Amino acid sequence: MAMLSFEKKYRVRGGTLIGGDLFDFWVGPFYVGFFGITTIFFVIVGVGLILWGAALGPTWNIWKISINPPPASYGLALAPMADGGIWQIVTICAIGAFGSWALREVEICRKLGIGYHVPFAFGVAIFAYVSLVVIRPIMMGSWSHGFPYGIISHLDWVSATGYKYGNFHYNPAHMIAITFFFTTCLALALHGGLILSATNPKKGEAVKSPEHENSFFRDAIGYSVGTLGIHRVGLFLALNAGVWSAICIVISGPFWPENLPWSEWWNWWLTMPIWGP
Ligand code: UQ2
Repeated sequence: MAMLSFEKKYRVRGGTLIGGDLFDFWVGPFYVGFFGITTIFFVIVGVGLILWGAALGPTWNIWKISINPPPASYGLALAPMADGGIWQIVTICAIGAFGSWALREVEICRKLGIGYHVPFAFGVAIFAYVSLVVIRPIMMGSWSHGFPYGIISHLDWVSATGYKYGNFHYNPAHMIAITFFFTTCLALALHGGLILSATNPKKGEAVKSPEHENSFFRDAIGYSVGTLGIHRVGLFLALNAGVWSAICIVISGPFWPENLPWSEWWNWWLTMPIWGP
């Protein structure tokens, strides 16, 4: 594979968090590092366990394979492999792989002398996952509250859990999370559209400048957030989508009881003194 001309210049020694120079090398285009090794280790063990769990049956139908958490009777204990133990170790491997990947990103940032924004953002996604399979199950007292690792089964879990814990459509944190997901799409559509409109002109025409981009939004809505600003807005919106998703699931069960409709929560609004008799 051809190496980009500038890659050599940026392939500098150092910046490692652990292992010194030992793993400080590249394989083709990929930086390895201590955390590249640990990522591969956790991925191989985790995927191997998923295949073992699938082999235990009852199906090889890709849509129906499911690695399930242990039954509630095991509480927060380790379960036998065939009865949720595989799920527990797959979860450890997933967190190990995601965490290793984030730390490998940190090492690359340190080599380049750039900010830690990318690993930080990935850390928020990891936090959202960990809140589902570790934080909330511990608060609920049983690993059975984790979600199953399967294509259809995790959808069934999301649907059942959303309705069982008060109907998430009325959960205020769920509402805020969804609003952030949608607004992230709006912002990326605006940004992607704007960049292509300016930098992908017809054959023979010149590429336009950020001044054109600013002018479009000043003409359209009287305000431009700016070329750096739109990326701050985008990161803010995307990270908040993950954070409010985590808040939504962690309050449902540990703080808002099962079978109490979230619609009841909105009574504070209906009973505000201003509407009162
Ligand atoms: C902008 C700008 C960009 C952009 C976009 C805007 C030149 C290339 C998309 C417009 C964005 C605004 C006004 C904020 C949108 C806010 C939300 C919450 C959706 O001004 O500067 O740079 O890409």
